[in-house]
Parts: sequence; structure tokens; C-alpha cells
Amino acid sequence: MTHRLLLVLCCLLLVPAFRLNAAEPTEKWGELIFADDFERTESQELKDEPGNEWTTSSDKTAGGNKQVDLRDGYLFIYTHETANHATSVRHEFQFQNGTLGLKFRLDHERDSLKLNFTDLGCKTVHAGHLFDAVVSPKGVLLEDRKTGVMDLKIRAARAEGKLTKAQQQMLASRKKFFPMPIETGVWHELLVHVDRDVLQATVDGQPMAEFSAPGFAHPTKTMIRLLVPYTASVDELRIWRRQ
Ligand SMILES: [Ca+2]
Ligand SMILES: [Ca+2]
Repeated sequence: MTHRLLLVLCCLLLVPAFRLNAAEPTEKWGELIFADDFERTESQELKDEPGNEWTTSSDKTAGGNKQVDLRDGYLFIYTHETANHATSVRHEFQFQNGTLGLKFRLDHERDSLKLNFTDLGCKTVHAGHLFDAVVSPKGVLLEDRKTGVMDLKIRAARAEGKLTKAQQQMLASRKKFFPMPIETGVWHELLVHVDRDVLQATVDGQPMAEFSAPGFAHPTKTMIRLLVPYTASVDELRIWRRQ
């Protein structure tokens, strides 16, 4: 029994802490409300089984084919050749202001990883879309979709090709791309800070994107969706709540 206890203690000590290149104390990001290091395996390798209350879109968008694979202590996400939509990997949480951190790896130039902040209870938008932070080998995109392309009235006008000039200008003001090469094939650390109407992203400790838009201030962010159109790997996901 004592040996087992020692083994457990040793394992706990060996679990790597969330390390950041920037020597910032994480305390100022608020209360840590969720952490996942993906140090587990499925009971089978035919279907998605990410565990820890993650859900995936594979039954709905890919005929139930496996698209989310726990491997070597991280989560590999890919979109099956028969899928009709980017794979979505979802977890509930709740904050108004807070920080989401994770490690990610993109293996190909076409790869990207979208962090889609969601509130399925928000009825003015399509499918709960509030805003996105998207990383790709070319840089980071920040986009308010709540008051932009996912607003139901804007979405309908867009589908009918009836956007006014003013609406087009408004949509252009809801997103910003921050170019910066992000090396493929290696792990990076991403932090996304949400504070009122400001969204900020750092990669490997470098503040590289900051943008303000009204949708970021939505009071209840209640779900994160990781959206992957090709492939992406994630690990050491953390969520801190400030408010
Ligand atoms: Ca891990
Ligand atoms: Ca696996």
C-alpha cells in the first residue's frame, strides 16, 4: 500500500506543469476551472472516445468515423475524408472574462486550429457562435462572429446576396488577421485572453494579436469548440476564469 502511494506521488510529480515561455505568474489569470493533459487511452480505436466530458461531432458530420484520437498523451484531431464539416471537439465551461491556454502542433501548411467560443443559449446567432481565435502556419485570426457573420439577420442577408455597403464595412471591422510564421511540426503554446470587449492571443509567450469588438464582451461564454478542417494536435489545455 505504501509503495502504491509512493508511486502515485511520483506520478503526480512527473506530470509536467503548464509551462510558459513568458515567465508570467498564472495567478493573475484567475481561478483555474479546467485542465486536461490527455494522459489516457481509449478502450478501442474505432470510434471517438476522448473522455473527460469532451464531445465530438463525428456521429453527425462524419458517419461516426473516428476523427479524434488520444495518442502518446495528446489529442490528435483530423477530419475524415467522408466528413461534411470540420471536426468539432467540444467542452463546456463558463466565464465572462478569462483565459484559455493550450499547446498545439500543426503538421502541414494547410492545417489550422480554430478556438470557437460558444453560447448555445445565444439566440441571435447561428449555432451559438460568439467569436474565434484561429491559428495557422501563417498567423492568428481574431473574429467577432456574434455581431458579425453569425448574426442571424446578417447571415440571412449574406445568403441572399443582399448585404448593404454599410453591413459589408461592418463585417470587415469584425475581424483582424495578424501575420506571423508559426513553424509546423513542433509544439507551440497558445494563450487567448478574453477581457470585456478585448481579445488577445500570445504564441510562445509573444503577444501577437489584440483586437476589440463588441461580441467579445458577450456575458456568458459556456462552451469551447476546437474546430479542425484538416489535422491538428492539442495538449495541456487550461481554462482560467477571472469573472
Ligand atoms: Ca499530455
Ligand atoms: Ca488512440
